[in-house]
Amino acid sequence: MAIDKRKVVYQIYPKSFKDTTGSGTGDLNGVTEKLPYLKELGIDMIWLNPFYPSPQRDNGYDVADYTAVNPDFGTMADFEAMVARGKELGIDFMLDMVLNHCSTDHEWFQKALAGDEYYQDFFILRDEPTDWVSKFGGNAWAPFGDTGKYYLHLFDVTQADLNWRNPRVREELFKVVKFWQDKGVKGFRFDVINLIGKDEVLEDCPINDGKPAYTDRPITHDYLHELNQASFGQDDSFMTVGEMSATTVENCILYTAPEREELSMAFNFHHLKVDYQDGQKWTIMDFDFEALRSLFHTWGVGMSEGNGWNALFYNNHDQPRALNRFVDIKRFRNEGATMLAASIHLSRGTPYIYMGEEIGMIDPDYDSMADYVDVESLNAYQIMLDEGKTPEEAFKIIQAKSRDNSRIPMQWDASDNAGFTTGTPWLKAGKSYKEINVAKEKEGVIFTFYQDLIKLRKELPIIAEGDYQAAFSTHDKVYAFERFLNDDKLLVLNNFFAEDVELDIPEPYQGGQVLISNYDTASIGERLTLQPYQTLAILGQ
Ligand code: TEU
Repeated sequence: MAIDKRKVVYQIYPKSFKDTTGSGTGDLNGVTEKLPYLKELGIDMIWLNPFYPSPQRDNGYDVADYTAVNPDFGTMADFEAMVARGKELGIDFMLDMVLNHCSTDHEWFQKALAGDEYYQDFFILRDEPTDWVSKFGGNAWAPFGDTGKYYLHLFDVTQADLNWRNPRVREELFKVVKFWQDKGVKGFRFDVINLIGKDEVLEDCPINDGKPAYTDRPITHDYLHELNQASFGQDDSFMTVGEMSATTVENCILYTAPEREELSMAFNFHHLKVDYQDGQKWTIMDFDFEALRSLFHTWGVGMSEGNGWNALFYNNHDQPRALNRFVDIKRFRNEGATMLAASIHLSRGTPYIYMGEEIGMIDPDYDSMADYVDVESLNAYQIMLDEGKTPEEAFKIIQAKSRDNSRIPMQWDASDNAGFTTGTPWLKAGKSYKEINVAKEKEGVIFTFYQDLIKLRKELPIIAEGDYQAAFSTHDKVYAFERFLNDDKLLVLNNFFAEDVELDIPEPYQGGQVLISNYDTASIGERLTLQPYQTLAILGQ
């Protein structure tokens, strides 16, 4: 099961991408409408966040029906038309499969609650809760109706964890995967898939909110192999990615090494916690460059040596914009955006672009708590107040960390609501849309740089296939790596700071060819100066 490593994925949060009806919510026809734009960018596949029927407590990650389209997003016919139009343009679809939990509105949970024992065994019910903490705050167990039992919810109280130990649950979920496969999709993104394997006996775990008790349990690999064999594993052109919460290199090698027949690649989040104080999300801290550099090297080298495959990304629908976190955007938005792009698009793994990243979108900079809607943010705000923070302190943290930062409407043009909708958007547009939008940026520096990077990956096997090695591995400002394929070598230098950095160039790259840079760089001598946020890729000889 070897995937095509030249491919690049673009992530669309459909709720915020393009509204064609004026309802204020984006829809599938909006995705279809914008396919030519994505074709121009050059991407191969679109990962679509959930668009299934759902009470939207967690924006669709609380699925109430796995094999239908939420009417707010359109119809099954719209879905089919979107897939068909994509095929004409050479763009495939990757769907989000939320198989760790379902909404408490799902008929399985409703039947279970009504006393049906067959469906009670679909969930994780216990007489006594453990001390595990929900990822959205509070204890991870809630009373199961008036039965005296408790059900597990690692996320919101309306997201009940499914019991993968029950073979009938696996059978039902595999049917869901097959259903969408038969509709012509060519990829799946599996939500928090490394959490599906719970132990038979669940015990208190005071370490790290209980995470070690349910994360990366060995049985998860068995389930993934079984899923693979029951569905996409037969189709070589399929691309699958597992979203791995708090995982390890060792496990991600096992999840993704082709001979294991589990998944094609894995997302991990360690590099996006380098601005968490003491590992806690709801804090504010400048990013720790050395931690970032060393995590990239650990994962790059580890996965390269172990024959695993990384999904490479900085942005998604759960993260504040990387530009706000890692770049001085007031002075160097273009330089920073292009440097960040090159630092993953030239690396080993499959790059993911989150909508708006290709035009350098930034956080919305809302003024009031009333603008935020995400369940995680609202819970966190309350918890921070309960812990004694002032409303101002708590708001500042939400402003920097909320998942709504990335969920704001896509900025198409300078018209009202960023050209996303003619109605009232479900989430307010960001303040920057008059300056930063597709209409303005399409011929601009960032968009064209992404086009170039995507093209280079298709043209140069060393980018798609080459091994990864760390370079300048203790440098305090530059994240650098080398790629190797047969006799070819490529050095990629990324200055993560708003100041010049001097470097001695290793001999094989002196006089080498500049493959791409976000500054004009003539020839490569023994020594060179990287300018603020400069990225520079040099082919060696
Ligand atoms: O997120 C997984 C996850 O672990 C989240 O806790 C994530 O790290 C967090 O949102 C960052 O603060 C996935 C989905 O991507 C997310 O949107 C869902 O809410 C979650 O699973 C539950 O399905």
